[in-house]
Amino acid sequence: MVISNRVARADPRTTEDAGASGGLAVAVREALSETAGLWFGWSGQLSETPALHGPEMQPGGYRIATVDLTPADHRGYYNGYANEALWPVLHSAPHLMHHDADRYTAYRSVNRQFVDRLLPLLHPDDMIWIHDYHLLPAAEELRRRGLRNPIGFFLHTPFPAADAFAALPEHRALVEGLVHADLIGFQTASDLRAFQDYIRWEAGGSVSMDGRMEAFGRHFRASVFPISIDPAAFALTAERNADSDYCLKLARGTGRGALLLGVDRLDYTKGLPHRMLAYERLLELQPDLRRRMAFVQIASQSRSKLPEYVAIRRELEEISGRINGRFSEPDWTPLRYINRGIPRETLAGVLRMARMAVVTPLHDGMNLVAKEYVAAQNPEDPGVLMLSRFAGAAQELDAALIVNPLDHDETARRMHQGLTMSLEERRERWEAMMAVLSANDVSRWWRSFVRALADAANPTAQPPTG
Ligand code: ADQ
Repeated sequence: MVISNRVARADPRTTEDAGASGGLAVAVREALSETAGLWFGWSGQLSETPALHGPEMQPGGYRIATVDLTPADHRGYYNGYANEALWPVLHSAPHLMHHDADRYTAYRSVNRQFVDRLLPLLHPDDMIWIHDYHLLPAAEELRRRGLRNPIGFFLHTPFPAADAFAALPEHRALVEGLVHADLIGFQTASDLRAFQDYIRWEAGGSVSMDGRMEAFGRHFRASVFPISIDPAAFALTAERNADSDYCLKLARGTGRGALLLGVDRLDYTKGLPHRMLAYERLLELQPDLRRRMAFVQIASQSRSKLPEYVAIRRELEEISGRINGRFSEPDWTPLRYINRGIPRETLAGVLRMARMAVVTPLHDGMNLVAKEYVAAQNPEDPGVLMLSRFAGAAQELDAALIVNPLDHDETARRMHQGLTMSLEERRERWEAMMAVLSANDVSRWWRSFVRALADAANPTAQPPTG
């Protein structure tokens, strides 16, 4: 059984609502369909008298049960503590943290409410898999209610350097809560190392070579499980949607030149202004490329009422307006910035037609768009993946063009390199990346987590501390 902030229905029509149809949703849906599991979390609805909906069967063969949030809890727990305190800190941007003790109180309270609603739905032999930073205290709350089932936790974001995490006033209480899980999963080896450092130096705990850890009087394990996609299924979807209306319009709009493509949630961690500035640099440095390419950035709205997100939207409008003002011709527009999500099937086709995907986050747990781009390519004539060294995916897809997104000159040079790369080199790089994806697909991700959780769970689970 899975618990996460948002629950996704089996067949979302659009990816407009990134909370319900982002990377986490796609991967978790795959795991639950295969195990006929139950998925519990927020319904996406606000209500003054939060109701429990379900459990209800989904076409994919799994059940969902959801609860509403009160507007006050949504403000304090979701917008407030999760997205304005935890999210920036986990992405190594503690200076963007807005902290306030009332929001932490709401965060703890929603974790308690979730667990209270979930408890009657649990069976003694259920494995419980908690997802992401919204629910760091959930394992502790479950144990406090006497639950002895195996509990696993997976963090979809990066884990920052130990002293950056310590910028959160409640960092100790959060980790003390988290280690009530039997197994804690991270996206990359560097996230795991950062967490181990925290356990050693901030929590005064111990870490052994085989992944066992001890802290706050609890014994637990932590390991690396890089999240992924189903590359074969995505490739098929991409092939089927390569001639969609959307693709045809996009091709017309780019003057049939080479398409450089960015696809992201509109988030300050995704490095969108930096990538536009690098593209501006490319336009300055390589005038000969000007009419032979176009950059399209598709950025779906996300957390759009929070001040940092309002600010980044304005900044992107300003930069894209300037670039188009400087370089547009009557019959050529260098950059198109589309501030909307698109359905997953359409997206697959668009990724296939792009000559280069520009995936350049400043920090990212994994970044599934990078993996989707690779899977979507035509093996005969694959495009080029440009990937930030700060995306978790760069630790696996090292045959991509790896860049430091803060270095605009280097990024511009690499864009040029990608656009002029020989077919032979494109194929070589793509084959290497595809081999990684085929070996580490989403099925391997969840199966290896579930297996490791079964191993880690102590049959006589420890009672809660404190
Ligand atoms: P996200 O930050 O949402 O996920 P990502 O991994 O790229 O980032 O997943 C986004 C998903 O939504 C992808 O499947 C993508 O195709 C889709 N998507 C994104 N922008 C879109 C758009 N404009 N239109 C349509 N679809 C769009 C979090 C973490 C990541 C981690 C995932 C999974 O921040 O680091 O990889 O969870 O663990």
